[in-house]
Amino acid sequence: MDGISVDYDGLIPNNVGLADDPRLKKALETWHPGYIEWWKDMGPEGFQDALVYLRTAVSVDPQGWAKFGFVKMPDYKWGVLLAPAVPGRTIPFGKHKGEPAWQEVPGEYRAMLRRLIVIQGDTEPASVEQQRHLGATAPSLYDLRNLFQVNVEEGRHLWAMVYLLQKYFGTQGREEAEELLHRRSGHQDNPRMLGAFNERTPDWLSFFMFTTFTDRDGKMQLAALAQSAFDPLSRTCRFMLTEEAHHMFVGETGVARIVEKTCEVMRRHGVSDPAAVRALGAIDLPLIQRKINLHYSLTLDLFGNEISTNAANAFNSGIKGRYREDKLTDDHQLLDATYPVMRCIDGQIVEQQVPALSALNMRLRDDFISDTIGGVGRWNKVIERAGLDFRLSLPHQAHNRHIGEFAGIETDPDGNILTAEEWAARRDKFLPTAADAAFIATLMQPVHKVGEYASWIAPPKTGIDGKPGDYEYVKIFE
Ligand code: BYC
Ligand code: FE
Ligand code: FE
Repeated sequence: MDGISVDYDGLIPNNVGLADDPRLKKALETWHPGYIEWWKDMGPEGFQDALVYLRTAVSVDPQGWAKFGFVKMPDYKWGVLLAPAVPGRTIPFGKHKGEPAWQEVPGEYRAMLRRLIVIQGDTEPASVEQQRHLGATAPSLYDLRNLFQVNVEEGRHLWAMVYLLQKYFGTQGREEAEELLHRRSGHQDNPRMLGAFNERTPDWLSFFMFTTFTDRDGKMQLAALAQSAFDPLSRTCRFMLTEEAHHMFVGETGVARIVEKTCEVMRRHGVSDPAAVRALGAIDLPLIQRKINLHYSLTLDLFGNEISTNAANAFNSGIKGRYREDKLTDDHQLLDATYPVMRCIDGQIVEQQVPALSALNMRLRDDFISDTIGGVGRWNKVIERAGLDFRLSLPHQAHNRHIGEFAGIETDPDGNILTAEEWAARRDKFLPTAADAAFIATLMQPVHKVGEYASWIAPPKTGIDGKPGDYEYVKIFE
């Protein structure tokens, strides 16, 4: 195997030489039926027999890895794909910096690595579970297809982590792989591991916000894990990142198309009052802002505590690096460095220099925020082009937080600390309300006619794979 071409013949497409590793092949084939059962139970509801125009990875060559074609989702070729090995790769950071990257798991780091791989793996099926009802209310066949593309790829990301668990972590790895199929998003007794992955994704605006913000946490975390000394994890994450780009594209352009439609309605009818905008079948901009506040703050929670010894240990030992570690020019060990962290001290939000090693969650969160700002800017360009004054923005980092320094306080979106009474009185201005949810629910009607789009969203600029917007991206048999 050259590590680039993919063995596409067997049950599990792969470029990891599965045919020559009977023990692993058997473990994955034993896990496969449980996965398919999970997919049929918890995957996209009502569309398991539809033919969907999906891309499937058939090579890890950046020039040509995707093949498009109509597939029934349960027949999608979920495979194990690693980016090509970098010959002579050395560990880029931490106390083992400069040593050869590990091809096996060092005994002393087994538990730490397993924990991070399990957490990463847990988010993937969680997102599929969160999105499973959305097919019923898709605003077009184009959007329906994009939802399913994201879903099958999150399924593949689960395979990516299960491969690592089963190949490198023995019996415990196999048990964890099994557990990944049994936890359920939002379940009272057996929930998914991280907060945001137990929230609901009740409507398409939430879906587009989730893929804008939460999938971007995926990008940042995968980028940090792609630096790992454990080479198979690094290679797995590097390939996952190529898929992640499409998820964020779906989210950002989805919100942009909603904003575009809203602006068009506001201009055409000369209205700006939310009630008037709603009466015309579009989503008012203040409600879009409230959804931003919610999904952004839920996603910031995913970075963990601002000050974390877990993060310091993971870095020191070479397991999880920083965003673009290989492009940074410091000593990559951070033993004497400091980093500014936002803290909540005596009820005040202050910035404090702390040892850089303990501040790595904060640092990754800062990188996430920089990466996010561009997308909001592009949404504002749409509003600006329509000649309207309104601007969308990201709320303050302390707003609506449940993990870390700000978990114990309430602030407005500008970061001003509020008393419990002030919060209770004003909360509905900041975050989506029951009335908002009820209104959005009235808009969530399926549009399944070829080339048609719901009233609240503009058509895309271009279709998928060079196909037009009015292509039959999903063939539904009703
Ligand atoms: N919810 O020392 P701390 C994606 C726990 S998204 C619940 O700060 P650490 C995707 C924490 O586990 C990317 N619990 O933790 C997107 C710890 O518990 P224990 C997913 C939380 O480890 C869309 C305790 O609090 N990948 O791929 O420094 C669709 C102490 O906290 C939360 C990863 O996250 C929370 N939000 O940081 C599909 C990468 N936050 O162990 C997919 C792997 C913290 O003391 N994970 N806790 O019981 C990590 O790197 C780290 O686990 C975290 C947390 C960054 C998440
Ligand atoms: Fe993923
Ligand atoms: Fe994703």
